Amino acid sequence: MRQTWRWFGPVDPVSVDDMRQAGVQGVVSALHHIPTGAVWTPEGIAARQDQIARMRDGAPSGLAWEVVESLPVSEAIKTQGPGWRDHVAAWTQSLRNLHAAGLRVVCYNFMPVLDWTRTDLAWPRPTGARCMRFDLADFAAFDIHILARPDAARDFPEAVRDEAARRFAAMDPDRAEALAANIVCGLPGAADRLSMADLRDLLASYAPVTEARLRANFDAFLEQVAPVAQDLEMRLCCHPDDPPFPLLGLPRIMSTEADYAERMAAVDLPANGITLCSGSLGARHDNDLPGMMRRLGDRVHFLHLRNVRRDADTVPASFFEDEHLGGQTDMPALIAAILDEEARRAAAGRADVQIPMRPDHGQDILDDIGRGGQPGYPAIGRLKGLAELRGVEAGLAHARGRS
Ligand code: DNO
Ligand code: MN
Repeated sequence: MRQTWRWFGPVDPVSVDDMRQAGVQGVVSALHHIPTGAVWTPEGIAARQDQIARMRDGAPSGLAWEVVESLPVSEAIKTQGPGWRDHVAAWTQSLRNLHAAGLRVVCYNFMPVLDWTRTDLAWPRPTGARCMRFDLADFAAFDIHILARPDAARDFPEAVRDEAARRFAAMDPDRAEALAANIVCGLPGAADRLSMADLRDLLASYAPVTEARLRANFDAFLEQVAPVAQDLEMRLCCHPDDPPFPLLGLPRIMSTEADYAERMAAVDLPANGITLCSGSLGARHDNDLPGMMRRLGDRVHFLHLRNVRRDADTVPASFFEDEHLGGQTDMPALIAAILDEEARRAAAGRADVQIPMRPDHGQDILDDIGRGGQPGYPAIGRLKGLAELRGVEAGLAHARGRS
């Protein structure tokens, strides 16, 4: 695996110098300031490359921008709303500009409206660490009572609805506000701007978009962009739904192995690939991560390794972000499957033998606590995760005589 690290640009409290000390090999980044639907210009891309190439004192960092995460797909593309073709053209132009700058791997997602969704961003663990959590009853309290979405009640089992009603009745206004802010936080850049009215409008724009329609719209997008990426020898990789079940009445279509197998077959090109995020997919008890890696590994162009612990084996379920080796995904088994895939690629003489991997999210521990920054992206918690993952890889490689 190629050890990479997500960097949010100069606003990120974890610096390029910090990444060097973490011993990472490559950087994952995006031009977060460019509005969705607009072209990433060669100048904008070059500026981010320069920022990554230099340390605080101007000395070369030895690091390069290797993976794009994310090149956002607009709601217009997902709904085939007005202007969607222009947005696809802009997305394709961004691909060409990234290619010209030497970038080859591009992660994106196809989740309607919300990206990742959590109810708590700093949930206390018994150790004193903090982590992110998705609590189904809190989410139901938001959906049914705060957002007051008309059809919300029918999306939750009776016991969850009852618990949500109890919690909402006991909720003080500060917690209600924080809960809403945490939930919309997954909309990149929108955390402090999105009102409940905006959210209702966005949801309304999805009224005609059934699951089948969203799949068809996704295929239409892939049919346009995957051949371009293929010609450019680039690799697109779709991040799974996080969490991998429908929320707010919106369809979610990249949640299971079958979802991936279908979309990979629909546009059957190596460039049409997968970001295997073990934390997102692991929030469903019926997703077998090592098995998915073995069966879909050929198309896995990017890895997000993290772990979750679910409260129950139901879909949907509450869960929290556990330590990288601590949750319910068998991480050594997953890494063994990854190493097998890399060995297969090496035997086949493929150029992309080492799959870029980043420790996805970390708990806030030690000096991370209260430091701020992007939720889930603390320095020490991620470094601990990376160190553990490295250890597993080195141990397995040694046992196979490949250390
Ligand atoms: C969660 C994170 C996501 C991811 C985007 C990629 O698992 O990795 O926020 O960055 O969904 O498009
Ligand atoms: Mn992820």
